Amino acid sequence: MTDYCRVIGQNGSPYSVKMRAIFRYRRIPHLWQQRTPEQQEETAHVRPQLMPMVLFPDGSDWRVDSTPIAYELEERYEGRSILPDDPAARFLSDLIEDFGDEWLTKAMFHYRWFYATDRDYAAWWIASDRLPAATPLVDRRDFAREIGARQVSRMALVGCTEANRPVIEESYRRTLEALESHCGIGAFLFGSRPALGDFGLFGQLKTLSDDPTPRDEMRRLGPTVLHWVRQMDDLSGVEGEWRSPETPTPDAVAALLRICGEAYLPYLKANVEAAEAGKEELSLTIWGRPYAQASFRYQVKCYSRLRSLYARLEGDAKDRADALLGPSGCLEWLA
Ligand SMILES: N[C@@H](CCC(=O)N[C@@H](CS)C(=O)NCC(=O)O)C(=O)O
Repeated sequence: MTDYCRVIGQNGSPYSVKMRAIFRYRRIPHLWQQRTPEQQEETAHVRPQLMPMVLFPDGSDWRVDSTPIAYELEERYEGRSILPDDPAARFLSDLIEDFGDEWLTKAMFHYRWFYATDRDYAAWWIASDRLPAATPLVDRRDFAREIGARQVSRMALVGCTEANRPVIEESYRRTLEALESHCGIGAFLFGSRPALGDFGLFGQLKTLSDDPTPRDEMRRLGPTVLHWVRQMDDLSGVEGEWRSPETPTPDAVAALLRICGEAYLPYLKANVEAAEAGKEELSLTIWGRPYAQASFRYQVKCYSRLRSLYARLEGDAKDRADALLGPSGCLEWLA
């Protein structure tokens, strides 16, 4: 038994920094540990082998998957919740988190492994964070080459192809434009305190703000977003409030929902249809451009989770959520 959690991850892993930022904001005692070979050996039995991994003080086994872990933290630790009180805002936050985790991540993975400069930068970053500095340089270089080759071989599987590049890069630009005029000190998506949706975006944007090509794009199109991303990394000193349901929702939320309604949710629907029809590939048109990739089982679950969260909304909260989900084109995919 300890009186702190352990979080194993890497600085270059979007879901790891998302998790760490949640622990920091929520002031939950924890150790942050880089995933070195030593940590890898200790957690070799954990399935799936994904970062981040979290160990609770009670000695139960390691957890993986940042969304269920964030929810478990809500059950285990009181105060500084990242789930908005208002059910409408809570649902929108869940949707935006899922968009970050499952769609914006395509931009993260694409920029990182498509462009040679980014590929070299990221592979060496991962090698430097994974292997002790005493590891001979030649071995670190080999490791970087192997990790780069492995990630490049996974690109098509997650939709990061040359053909999908215009849609993926457009999603990134639209996300920056959506956030640029809103975010900053005291300005999160659902009030002056951060919600799970902010953290979902943050994880991917943190990596995008570090890798060379998307970092330049962020400096150009979203300089304020870049500063906000740095703020998000450690919000332990923030004391804020949720926006009251009567206060108008910022344009940033509506703009993000439009990306969900026009790109992410139609993609999720096409993914389910492909899976149900036993088809290996899904294809659809997004912003007048073709998008195709292998169907993905995990994201079938994401879609059904979002739909069941939406189905739980009722009364006034449902009306308020619908007033935003309708015009943004989300409603037809959720109802
Ligand atoms: N849905 C998971 C995704 C986690 C994930 O994909 N983590 C990546 C790193 S960012 C990973 O561990 N990939 C396997 C690897 O790099 O070996 C979450 O939210 O935590």
